[in-house]
Amino acid sequence: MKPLVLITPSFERGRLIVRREYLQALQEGGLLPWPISIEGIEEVESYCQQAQGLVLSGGGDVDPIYYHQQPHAALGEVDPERDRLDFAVLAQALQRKMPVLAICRGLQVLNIARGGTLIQDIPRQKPSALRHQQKSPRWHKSHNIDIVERSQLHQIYRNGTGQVNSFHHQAIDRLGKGLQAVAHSADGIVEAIEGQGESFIMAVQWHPEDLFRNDQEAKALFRLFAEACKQYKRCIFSQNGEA
Ligand SMILES: [Mn+2]
Repeated sequence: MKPLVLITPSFERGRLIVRREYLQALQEGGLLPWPISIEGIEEVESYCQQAQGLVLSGGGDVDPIYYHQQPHAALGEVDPERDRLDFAVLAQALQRKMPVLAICRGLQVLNIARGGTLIQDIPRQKPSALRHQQKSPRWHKSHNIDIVERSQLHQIYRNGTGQVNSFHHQAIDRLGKGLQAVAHSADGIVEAIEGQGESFIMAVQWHPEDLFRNDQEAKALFRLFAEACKQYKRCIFSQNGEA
Protein backbone atom coordinates (compact mmCIF):
# COMPACT_ATOMS: atom_id res chain seq x y z
CA MET A 1 0.00 0.00 0.00
CA LYS A 2 1.36 3.36 -1.00
CA PRO A 3 0.97 6.09 1.62
CA LEU A 4 -1.67 8.75 0.97
CA VAL A 5 -0.32 12.25 1.45
CA LEU A 6 -2.47 15.37 1.62
CA ILE A 7 -1.40 18.30 -0.54
CA THR A 8 -2.75 21.83 -0.27
CA PRO A 9 -3.66 23.52 -3.58
CA SER A 10 -4.02 27.14 -4.60
CA PHE A 11 -7.46 28.51 -5.47
CA GLU A 12 -7.92 30.54 -8.64
CA ARG A 13 -11.34 31.66 -9.86
CA GLY A 14 -13.19 28.67 -8.48
CA ARG A 15 -10.54 26.12 -9.43
CA LEU A 16 -8.05 24.13 -7.42
CA ILE A 17 -4.54 24.48 -8.77
CA VAL A 18 -1.92 21.84 -8.02
CA ARG A 19 0.88 21.93 -10.56
CA ARG A 20 1.48 18.51 -12.11
CA GLU A 21 5.14 18.58 -11.08
CA TYR A 22 4.13 18.11 -7.41
CA LEU A 23 1.96 15.12 -8.27
CA GLN A 24 4.65 13.59 -10.49
CA ALA A 25 7.41 14.05 -7.92
CA LEU A 26 5.30 12.56 -5.11
CA GLN A 27 4.14 9.63 -7.24
CA GLU A 28 7.68 8.85 -8.34
CA GLY A 29 8.66 8.91 -4.68
CA GLY A 30 6.10 6.11 -4.09
CA LEU A 31 3.30 8.26 -2.64
CA LEU A 32 -0.33 8.91 -3.57
CA PRO A 33 -1.00 12.66 -3.49
CA TRP A 34 -4.43 13.71 -2.28
CA PRO A 35 -5.38 17.37 -2.86
CA ILE A 36 -7.45 18.85 -0.04
CA SER A 37 -9.79 21.75 -0.73
CA ILE A 38 -11.30 24.47 1.43
CA GLU A 39 -14.50 22.41 1.10
CA GLY A 40 -12.81 19.84 3.31
CA ILE A 41 -11.90 22.22 6.10
CA GLU A 42 -14.62 20.95 8.47
CA GLU A 43 -13.28 17.46 7.79
CA VAL A 44 -9.59 18.23 8.30
CA GLU A 45 -9.42 15.83 11.23
CA SER A 46 -10.92 12.97 9.17
CA TYR A 47 -8.60 13.67 6.26
CA CYS A 48 -5.62 13.56 8.60
CA GLN A 49 -6.79 10.32 10.18
CA GLN A 50 -6.50 8.63 6.82
CA ALA A 51 -3.36 10.31 5.51
CA GLN A 52 0.25 9.47 6.26
CA GLY A 53 1.84 12.74 5.31
CA LEU A 54 1.22 16.38 4.43
CA VAL A 55 2.70 18.49 1.67
CA LEU A 56 2.26 22.25 1.96
CA SER A 57 2.71 23.46 -1.61
CA GLY A 58 3.85 26.83 -2.95
CA GLY A 59 1.58 29.80 -3.59
CA GLY A 60 0.99 33.46 -2.77
CA ASP A 61 1.83 35.41 0.38
CA VAL A 62 0.49 34.62 3.84
CA ASP A 63 -1.60 37.39 5.41
CA PRO A 64 0.88 39.14 7.77
CA ILE A 65 -1.88 39.34 10.40
CA TYR A 66 -0.88 35.72 11.19
CA TYR A 67 2.44 37.05 12.48
CA HIS A 68 1.01 40.24 13.96
CA GLN A 69 2.26 42.65 11.29
CA GLN A 70 0.55 45.16 9.04
CA PRO A 71 0.87 44.65 5.26
CA HIS A 72 4.06 46.07 3.75
CA ALA A 73 3.50 48.10 0.54
CA ALA A 74 5.19 45.34 -1.46
CA LEU A 75 3.12 42.47 -0.04
CA GLY A 76 1.90 40.17 -2.84
CA GLU A 77 -1.45 38.44 -3.35
CA VAL A 78 -3.11 37.04 -0.23
CA ASP A 79 -5.87 34.41 -0.21
CA PRO A 80 -7.66 34.24 3.19
CA GLU A 81 -9.29 30.89 2.36
CA ARG A 82 -5.98 29.29 1.47
CA ASP A 83 -4.38 30.68 4.66
CA ARG A 84 -7.22 29.25 6.73
CA LEU A 85 -6.92 25.81 5.13
CA ASP A 86 -3.12 25.64 5.30
CA PHE A 87 -2.96 26.56 9.00
CA ALA A 88 -5.85 24.22 9.90
CA VAL A 89 -4.40 21.16 8.18
CA LEU A 90 -0.86 21.90 9.38
CA ALA A 91 -2.03 22.18 13.00
CA GLN A 92 -3.69 18.75 12.73
CA ALA A 93 -0.65 17.20 11.08
CA LEU A 94 1.75 18.58 13.69
CA GLN A 95 -0.48 17.43 16.51
CA ARG A 96 -0.46 13.92 15.06
CA LYS A 97 3.31 14.02 14.45
CA MET A 98 2.57 13.30 10.79
CA PRO A 99 5.49 13.78 8.36
CA VAL A 100 5.39 17.25 6.78
CA LEU A 101 7.13 18.42 3.63
CA ALA A 102 6.68 22.16 3.17
CA ILE A 103 7.69 23.87 -0.06
CA CYS A 104 8.29 27.63 -0.61
CA ARG A 105 5.10 29.28 0.77
CA GLY A 106 4.74 26.07 2.80
CA LEU A 107 8.01 26.77 4.62
CA GLN A 108 6.70 30.23 5.47
CA VAL A 109 3.37 28.82 6.72
CA LEU A 110 5.24 26.35 8.93
CA ASN A 111 7.48 29.06 10.36
CA ILE A 112 4.49 31.31 11.15
CA ALA A 113 2.53 28.41 12.67
CA ARG A 114 5.42 28.00 15.12
CA GLY A 115 5.40 31.68 16.05
CA GLY A 116 8.00 32.93 13.57
CA THR A 117 7.85 35.99 11.29
CA LEU A 118 8.66 36.81 7.67
CA ILE A 119 10.55 39.44 5.73
CA GLN A 120 7.54 40.64 3.72
CA ASP A 121 9.58 41.72 0.70
CA ILE A 122 13.24 40.81 0.34
CA PRO A 123 14.24 43.41 -2.32
CA ARG A 124 12.88 46.32 -0.23
CA GLN A 125 13.64 45.13 3.28
CA LYS A 126 17.00 43.54 2.53
CA PRO A 127 18.33 45.36 -0.56
CA SER A 128 21.74 43.70 -0.34
CA ALA A 129 20.19 40.25 -0.81
CA LEU A 130 20.62 38.13 -3.94
CA ARG A 131 17.90 37.81 -6.56
CA HIS A 132 15.46 35.22 -5.18
CA GLN A 133 12.87 35.67 -7.93
CA GLN A 134 14.75 34.17 -10.82
CA LYS A 135 13.74 35.01 -14.37
CA SER A 136 14.99 31.75 -15.84
CA PRO A 137 13.00 28.49 -16.36
CA ARG A 138 11.69 26.71 -13.26
CA TRP A 139 14.09 23.79 -13.69
CA HIS A 140 17.11 26.13 -13.71
CA LYS A 141 19.16 26.34 -10.53
CA SER A 142 19.98 29.99 -9.90
CA HIS A 143 21.76 30.27 -6.53
CA ASN A 144 23.88 28.23 -4.15
CA ILE A 145 23.00 27.03 -0.66
CA ASP A 146 25.17 25.98 2.26
CA ILE A 147 23.81 23.17 4.42
CA VAL A 148 24.28 22.85 8.16
CA GLU A 149 26.25 19.72 9.02
CA ARG A 150 24.05 18.16 11.66
CA SER A 151 20.81 18.05 9.70
CA GLN A 152 18.70 15.62 7.73
CA LEU A 153 19.25 17.73 4.65
CA HIS A 154 22.98 17.10 4.98
CA GLN A 155 22.29 13.40 4.41
CA ILE A 156 21.26 14.47 0.91
CA TYR A 157 23.79 17.24 0.30
CA ARG A 158 26.77 15.38 1.72
CA ASN A 159 29.41 17.89 0.70
CA GLY A 160 27.50 20.67 2.45
CA THR A 161 26.61 22.76 -0.59
CA GLY A 162 24.06 22.66 -3.38
CA GLN A 163 22.29 24.69 -6.04
CA VAL A 164 18.59 25.44 -6.11
CA ASN A 165 15.94 27.35 -8.04
CA SER A 166 14.37 30.40 -6.38
CA PHE A 167 10.88 31.89 -6.78
CA HIS A 168 10.22 33.81 -3.58
CA HIS A 169 10.16 37.49 -2.60
CA GLN A 170 9.58 36.69 1.07
CA ALA A 171 11.74 34.78 3.54
CA ILE A 172 12.02 33.83 7.19
CA ASP A 173 12.85 36.70 9.51
CA ARG A 174 12.46 35.36 13.08
CA LEU A 175 12.61 31.56 13.24
CA GLY A 176 9.65 29.73 14.81
CA LYS A 177 9.89 27.55 17.93
CA GLY A 178 11.22 24.01 17.61
CA LEU A 179 12.67 24.70 14.17
CA GLN A 180 16.26 24.74 13.01
CA ALA A 181 17.57 26.68 10.00
CA VAL A 182 19.54 24.07 8.04
CA ALA A 183 20.37 25.84 4.75
CA HIS A 184 21.22 29.43 3.78
CA SER A 185 22.06 31.29 0.60
CA ALA A 186 25.18 33.47 0.49
CA ASP A 187 23.20 36.55 1.62
CA GLY A 188 22.08 34.80 4.81
CA ILE A 189 18.49 34.12 3.69
CA VAL A 190 17.14 30.93 5.28
CA GLU A 191 16.60 28.37 2.51
CA ALA A 192 15.56 25.31 4.55
CA ILE A 193 14.31 24.45 8.03
CA GLU A 194 13.73 21.21 9.92
CA GLY A 195 11.80 20.23 13.01
CA GLN A 196 13.93 19.53 16.08
CA GLY A 197 11.58 16.87 17.46
CA GLU A 198 11.36 13.21 16.51
CA SER A 199 8.72 13.60 13.78
CA PHE A 200 9.77 14.37 10.20
CA ILE A 201 9.37 18.08 9.43
CA MET A 202 11.28 19.35 6.43
CA ALA A 203 10.76 22.65 4.67
CA VAL A 204 12.60 24.13 1.72
CA GLN A 205 12.37 27.61 0.24
CA TRP A 206 13.10 26.33 -3.28
CA HIS A 207 10.94 24.14 -5.56
CA PRO A 208 12.35 20.57 -5.68
CA GLU A 209 9.32 19.37 -7.67
CA ASP A 210 10.56 21.45 -10.63
CA LEU A 211 14.07 20.00 -10.35
CA PHE A 212 13.52 16.34 -9.53
CA ARG A 213 13.81 14.97 -13.09
CA ASN A 214 17.42 16.04 -13.45
CA ASP A 215 18.49 16.61 -9.87
CA GLN A 216 19.57 13.72 -7.65
CA GLU A 217 19.21 15.80 -4.49
CA ALA A 218 15.61 16.79 -5.28
CA LYS A 219 14.78 13.14 -5.97
CA ALA A 220 16.40 12.14 -2.69
CA LEU A 221 14.35 14.75 -0.82
CA PHE A 222 11.07 13.21 -2.01
CA ARG A 223 12.40 9.73 -1.22
CA LEU A 224 13.32 10.82 2.31
CA PHE A 225 9.81 12.23 2.83
CA ALA A 226 8.26 9.06 1.36
CA GLU A 227 10.30 6.93 3.75
CA ALA A 228 9.06 8.99 6.72
CA CYS A 229 5.45 8.56 5.51
CA LYS A 230 5.90 4.79 5.29
CA GLN A 231 7.33 4.67 8.79
CA TYR A 232 4.46 6.78 10.09
CA LYS A 233 1.96 4.26 8.74
CA ARG A 234 3.71 1.38 10.47
CA CYS A 235 3.73 3.35 13.70
CA ILE A 236 -0.08 3.87 13.56
CA PHE A 237 -0.68 0.18 12.84
CA SER A 238 1.40 -0.97 15.78
CA GLN A 239 -0.38 1.49 18.08
CA ASN A 240 -3.67 -0.11 17.09
CA GLY A 241 -2.23 -3.57 17.53
CA GLU A 242 -2.93 -4.45 13.90
CA ALA A 243 0.61 -4.82 12.62
MN1 LIG B 1 16.16 31.59 -2.75
